[in-house]
Amino acid sequence: MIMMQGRLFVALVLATSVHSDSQFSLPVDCDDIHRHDNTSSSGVYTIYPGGPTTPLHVYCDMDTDGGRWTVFQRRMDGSQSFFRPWAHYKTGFGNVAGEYWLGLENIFLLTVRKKNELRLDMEDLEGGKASAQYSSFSIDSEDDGYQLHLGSFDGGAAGDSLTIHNNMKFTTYDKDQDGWGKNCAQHYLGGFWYTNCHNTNPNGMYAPHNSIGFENSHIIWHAWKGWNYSLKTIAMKIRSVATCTCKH
Ligand SMILES: [Ca+2]
Repeated sequence: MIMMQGRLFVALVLATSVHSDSQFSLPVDCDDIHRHDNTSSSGVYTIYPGGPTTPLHVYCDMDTDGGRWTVFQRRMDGSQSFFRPWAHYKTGFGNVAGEYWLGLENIFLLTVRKKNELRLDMEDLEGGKASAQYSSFSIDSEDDGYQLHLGSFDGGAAGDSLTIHNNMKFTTYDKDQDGWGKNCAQHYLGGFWYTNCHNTNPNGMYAPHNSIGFENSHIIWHAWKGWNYSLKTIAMKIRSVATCTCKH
């Protein structure tokens, strides 16, 4: 019954969104916020991907490559633990002004409503920066394990470390949906769309000074820095892709 109500609600939201192009409609994502005010700066905003009764705080990146990015994952100082159970990864955790995970349910709602591209921005300890871009990004519902659907690698100096994770379901230490005999989340101290197990571990242990002794459990982006480098920062962000078929 709860699920039926949920689906009905989503249907109603989708139905109303057809008529939501006025300046009075509630923003679904950071793209909407930018569209309503293109002078908006990067920072914390309220969006409504789940409808008008479920406001959600999020960090919007309005600077990088034209802005309009809805950030759903961010590591920057180790202030939050990302070694969390399924329930936390489902609903989200952390501080949107700092380190956080927006929540799989929210990411699902965002990506089911619009077509999105994905960007990852990362920094090393020496001040170097790199990014990786993907043409599309969406995830399935919880019933389907929040399975990842990733488009093609579109470039970026960081290289591609995410494609091997495509089509994987999400795994936490208490919910094993990976492609390994053991549990990747338990072994590599994060939660992710692990395969067997990863080329990147953005939700792994924050250890930029390589202070830990657990192999490959830190924040890795293999294509840029290899296995033995723990990044200083990483953020995952999505941006809706124009799907307008309007004729001029
Ligand atoms: Ca497993």
